[in-house]
Amino acid sequence: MASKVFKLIAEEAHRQKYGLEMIPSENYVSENVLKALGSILTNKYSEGFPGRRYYGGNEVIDKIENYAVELAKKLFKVPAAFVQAYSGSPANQAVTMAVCEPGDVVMGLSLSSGGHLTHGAKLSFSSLFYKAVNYSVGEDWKIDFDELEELAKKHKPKLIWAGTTAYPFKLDYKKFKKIADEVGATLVADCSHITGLIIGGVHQSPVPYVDIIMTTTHKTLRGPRGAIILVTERGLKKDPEIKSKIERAIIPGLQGGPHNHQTAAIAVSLEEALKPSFKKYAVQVAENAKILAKELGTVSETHLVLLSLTKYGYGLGYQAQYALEEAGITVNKNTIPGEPASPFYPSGIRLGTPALTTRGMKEKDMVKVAGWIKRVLEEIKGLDLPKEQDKRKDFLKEVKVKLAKNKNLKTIKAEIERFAGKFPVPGIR
Ligand code: DSN
Repeated sequence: MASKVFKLIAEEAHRQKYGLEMIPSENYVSENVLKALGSILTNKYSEGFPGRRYYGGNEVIDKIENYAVELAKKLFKVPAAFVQAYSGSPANQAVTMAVCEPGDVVMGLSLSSGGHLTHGAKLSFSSLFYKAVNYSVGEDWKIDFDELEELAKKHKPKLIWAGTTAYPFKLDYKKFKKIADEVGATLVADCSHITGLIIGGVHQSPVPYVDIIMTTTHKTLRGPRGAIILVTERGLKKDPEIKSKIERAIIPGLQGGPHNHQTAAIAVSLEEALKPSFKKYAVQVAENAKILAKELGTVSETHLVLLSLTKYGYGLGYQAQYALEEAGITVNKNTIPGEPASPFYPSGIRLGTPALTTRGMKEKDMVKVAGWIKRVLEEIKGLDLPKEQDKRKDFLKEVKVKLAKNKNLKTIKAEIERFAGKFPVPGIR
C-alpha cells in the first residue's frame, strides 16, 4: 500500500498549482533540483570536508561538494564558499560563532523594522549568547544610518549584519562599510531574500564592501532549502583564519553530517543561476514586484511588497492573511515599521513575486493579481482587532470561521483557480 504521505503530497501539489504563492521567501524549484534532492545521496554520512572526512566511502560525495563550492565561488566571484549549513539560521549561527566570542556585541536590523531573528532578536541565540544591539528604520521605512552609526560608535560591535527579511528597498552596502570600518566590525551581508536580484544585476553586489556573505538557497536563488556562506577578499584580509573558523563552527561547532542530497541540489540550482535565463528571471521578479506595489498603492525596489493595512482598519494582518488564503492567495501577516497594533497581531502583510514569476507571470498578470488582492481586502473592513488583549484570540477564531463562509471570497477563489491553473509549476503535472 502506498504511504499516506503521497496522498497528502498530491493535496499540497494541488494547492501549489491552483493558488497564488506570494510569500516572498518561497519559490518553485526546477525538476532537476527536485531530482537531486530526492536522490540516493541522502543515504551517506560525510562528517568533515572534502578530502577530510571521518567516514569512508566519500569519494563521490567529495566531488559533489567540491563542485558546489566551485560553482558558488564562480557565481558570487569570491575566494571561499561553504555549502554545508543546513539552512539560513544555522548558517548565521556559524558565522556568528566564527566571528565572535560569546558575549561580544552583534548589531542587526530589528525584527520589527524588517530584520531577522538571527540578527539579534530577543529569544534568539543571537541575543541569548551575544550582546545584541538593534538598529531600525526611520519614518520613511528606510534604514536610519545616523542611528546605526551612533549605536555602532557607542557599542563597538564585533559583527554588523546588513540584511533584511521584510524590507522593500535596496541596501546601500557602502554606507554599512563606512560604519563597520569606523568601529572595526566584521561586516556580514545576509542576502537570503535578494540573492537572485544580485545575480540578475537588479541589486548591487555586496562583495566589494563586506567580509562575509550568507545566503539561503531557496528564496530568489530558487534552489533547495539550504544556505551558502561566502568569504570575500576583504574578509580574508581582515582575518586570514576566517575559513577554518567557519569550518570549525559548522562542524564540530553546530552540525554533524552534511545533507549530501541538499548539497547536490544546491549545485544544480547554482548551475541554473549561472545561465543567462536566470538573469532574465530575476529582472522580471523585480519588474513584477514594482507593478504589484504600484497597483497596491506602495513601492518596491525588490521582490517583495510590505503592505500597511491601516487604511482598512486596526490590526488587520491576521484577518488579511486568512481572507487571502480563503481566496487562494498565500501571504504572511507582518509588522510594519512603527507597528501601531502589536508584534503578535500586526498591521501589515508581506507578499512577493519570486514564485509567481517562476510560473511565467508578467506585469499584466500582476495587475490582475493586485485586483484580486484589493477585492479580498474589502472583505476585512470592519474586522478590526479588539483593543482588549484578552478578547483577541477568540475574536480571530470567529473571524476565521466567518471568512471561511464568505461568498465573495469563494467567487474570487474560483477565478484564481481558473487563472493559476494555466501557469505550469515544475514537478507538478
Ligand atoms: N522565514 C524567512 C522569511 O520568510 O523571510 C526568514 O528566515
